[in-house]
Amino acid sequence: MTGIIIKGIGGFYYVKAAGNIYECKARGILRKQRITPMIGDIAEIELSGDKGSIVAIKPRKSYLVRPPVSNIDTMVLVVAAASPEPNMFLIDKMLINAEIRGIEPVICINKTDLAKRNDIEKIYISAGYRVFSVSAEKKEGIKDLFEYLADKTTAFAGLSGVGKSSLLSLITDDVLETGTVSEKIQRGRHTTRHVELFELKNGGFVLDTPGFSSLEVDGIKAEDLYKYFPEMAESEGQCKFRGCSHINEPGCFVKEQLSQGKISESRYESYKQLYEKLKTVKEWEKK
Ligand SMILES: Nc1nc2c(ncn2[C@@H]2O[C@H](COP(=O)(O)OP(=O)(O)OP(=O)(O)O)[C@@H](O)[C@H]2O)c(=O)[nH]1
Ligand SMILES: [Mg+2]
Ligand SMILES: [Zn+2]
Repeated sequence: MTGIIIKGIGGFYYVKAAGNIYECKARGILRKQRITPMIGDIAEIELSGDKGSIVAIKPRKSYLVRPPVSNIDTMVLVVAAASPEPNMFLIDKMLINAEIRGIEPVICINKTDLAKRNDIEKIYISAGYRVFSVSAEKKEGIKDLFEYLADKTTAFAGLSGVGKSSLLSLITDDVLETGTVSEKIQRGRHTTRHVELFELKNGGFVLDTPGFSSLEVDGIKAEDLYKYFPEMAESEGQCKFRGCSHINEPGCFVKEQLSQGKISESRYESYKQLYEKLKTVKEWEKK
């Protein structure tokens, strides 16, 4: 039987297969192959009674390190319209990190009851991303987001306090921990700790992730950075010089697009900052 690992507790893995959840142990053969099962893995299991053993893991399409989870198809990057204030550079870094891992990112602007952010919507739609504007508080826009999640495995990511858990509790009808709950039990702001896939009524699986406060982009070369900006990747081969860095070469198509407002200032600014940073890292590593 084949199923998906939805959570792991104390050496047991919980595998959802054929409509049931089976408590499973990993077979010794996996240890010999140095495979540690991860949440999100597609596992082959053998049953004896209502208990099971994991005998094989299907190759992983993608994986995240924090939290450790595999086979994520989509990442919903949650930003708050206000409180905490959105940070475009951070959004751009999150988008790149998802793309590097082969995960399709979309943007979800939450807390639209506090502010309208047509500016952010416009920047990211014109860059080629899907954008959902929602309010967990007012339960607005949730249906479109829910429909988008059908039949995919999706991680919700973003700064602490943007409303990931609040959105997920609406979407799953389960009560995940939110800041409101944590205030009551005084555990501080970082409420989300355990890793578990929740199955949706439309066949999707969703995963809550702990909020973070900063993020780096690494593992790619400065020269490849433009490939992770869909609106720049599109202009491949249109600059005057081959291998144009889109920083200060003459006849640069990207800069032309920028001056015509077809590429947004904030996106280009992120590109430039990251380019310089990746370039410096590389120079330093060469020594
Ligand atoms: N006004 C408003 N507040 C919201 C909305 N969604 C969530 N909040 C509030 O924002 C706070 C943080 O929400 P959480 O869902 O815990 O945020 P989180 O992203 O899961 O935070 P971490 O688990 O720390 O990463 C809570 O007090 C929520 O009630 C919204 O749409 N509008
Ligand atoms: Mg949370
Ligand atoms: Zn160029």
